[in-house]
Amino acid sequence: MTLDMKNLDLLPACNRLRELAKRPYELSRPGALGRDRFLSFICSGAGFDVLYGTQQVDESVMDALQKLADESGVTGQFKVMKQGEVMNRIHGFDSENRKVLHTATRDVFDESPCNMEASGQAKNELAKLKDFLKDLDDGKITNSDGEAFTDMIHVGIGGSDLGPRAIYLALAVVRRPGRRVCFISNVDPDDAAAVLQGLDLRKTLVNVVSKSGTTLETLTNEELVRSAFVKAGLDPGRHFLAVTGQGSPMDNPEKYLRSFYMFDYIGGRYSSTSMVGGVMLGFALGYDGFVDLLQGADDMDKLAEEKDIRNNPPLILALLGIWNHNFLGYETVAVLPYSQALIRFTAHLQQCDMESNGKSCNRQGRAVEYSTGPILWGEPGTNGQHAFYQLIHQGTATVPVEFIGFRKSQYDDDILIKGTISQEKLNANLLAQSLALAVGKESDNPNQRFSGNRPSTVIMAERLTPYRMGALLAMYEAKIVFQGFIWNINSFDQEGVQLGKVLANRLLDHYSGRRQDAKYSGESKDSLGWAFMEAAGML
Ligand code: G6Q
Repeated sequence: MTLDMKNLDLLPACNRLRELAKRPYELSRPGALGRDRFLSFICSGAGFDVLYGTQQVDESVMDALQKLADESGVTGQFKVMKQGEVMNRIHGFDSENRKVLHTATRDVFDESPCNMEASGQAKNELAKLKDFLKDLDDGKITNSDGEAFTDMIHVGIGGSDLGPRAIYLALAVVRRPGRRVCFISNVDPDDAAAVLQGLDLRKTLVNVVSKSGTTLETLTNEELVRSAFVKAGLDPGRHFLAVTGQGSPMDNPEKYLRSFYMFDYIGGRYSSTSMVGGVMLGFALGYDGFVDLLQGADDMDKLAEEKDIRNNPPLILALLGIWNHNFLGYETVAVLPYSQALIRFTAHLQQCDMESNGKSCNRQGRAVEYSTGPILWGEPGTNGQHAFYQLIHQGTATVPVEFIGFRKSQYDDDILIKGTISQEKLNANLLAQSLALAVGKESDNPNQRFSGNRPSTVIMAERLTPYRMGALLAMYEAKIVFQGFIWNINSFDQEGVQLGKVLANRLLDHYSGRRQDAKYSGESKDSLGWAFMEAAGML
């Protein structure tokens, strides 16, 4: 099918939005906020309410954003993506040339999934996972002393680490008793050393995750951990699992206790719901916990097809982001979860968003003349309030914020102090921040003046469960994909990470060259790298 692939600035709705952006809704004007506005500017679905009354929008802006969505054919593109259209490519140039089917890892329980083949493959891997977890539970798989495994080390980096780790931390509350996971990602030997120190390797599984099976950090860390097992007199073949692409150098089932696959149509940063996250999360949460996560994600993927932006949570987030970034000129976006469980979620989004949409050329390989992906950053509140909120409230840059909160805590272990429980203190702070940003405060003292009129969105749900974690993950994935469609960029490749990797390998050649030959000078190979290493005192 032919996709709508027009540049943002060619869409007629853009002119209207530019006009409207000259006089955006003034949040700090007396009477600008109120009950009616709060109640009507809500978009709900899959357990989440997106409250956007504190954005600088009115109905005219929302109508124009709806037009923008329609003109760019954004939901249609999402639909064909789910069906298996080749979306990961740059037309007319040498590029990746792949389908984008992370959504097929979660519509596996539908009667008619969007892409039968991909969902069939996902189903197959899920069945393998279910068997493996059952064998662990039934004591069919144990260590050599017949004991159950209590720990897992998840070895992977980038997309094979960030999302899965963020989800594990978010759902620690529903972890199976007696099971723990730790992570090694950095090639910094201290990362592995710190993790290995505290473990009883006899009772530890090692889950090595690499789609390509060639990533320097992961292969190095796998070898490092293998050597620790051998040193401890243990057979790695009884402890090591693999998650990799079919046919990759790691696709060698004889080396591993069990091997699981992910497929080339699933991008690393979109792979948390494939076996990349599945094996570790299945071990930690149990099979049913992982399935709940998939169901939340699937429900959000379905909502994302809704054309009416006021009923499509990820689309409304995407469009408000574009309004703030392209029309009001705000360069960054802060994602601030008021939930300790989401401590690494922003780090995951940082990758998912910035690696997807940090692009300068469009899907036809031409330079774009408008801003694409914003800088995304953040930390959980209320900790952030005591750190960088000064700039958000009074700095010269306006930083749109996405607050994420939950009405109830995960552990239900709370205390009443001075008339309120801690969860109320947390959430009162969340809403207060959003209001303070919007309304501001006048003062004769310029240093104590708050300009206000700073936009934010509040994303709220009842409690953070596996289902809601899945929905939240999918909401952000779809937001990112929608923005990429509207900017007409390819959100699924990552050429920008290649150059540094190539140069690092050249510098490594200098190290190994010197190790083999004391007279090696590096000059014939890469004198610039050699000179830089010398200046940095690394030779
Ligand atoms: C994600 C990127 C990247 C990737 C890592 C790990 O979209 O492609 O972060 O996930 O480089 O790659 P492997 O899984 O192949 O080891």
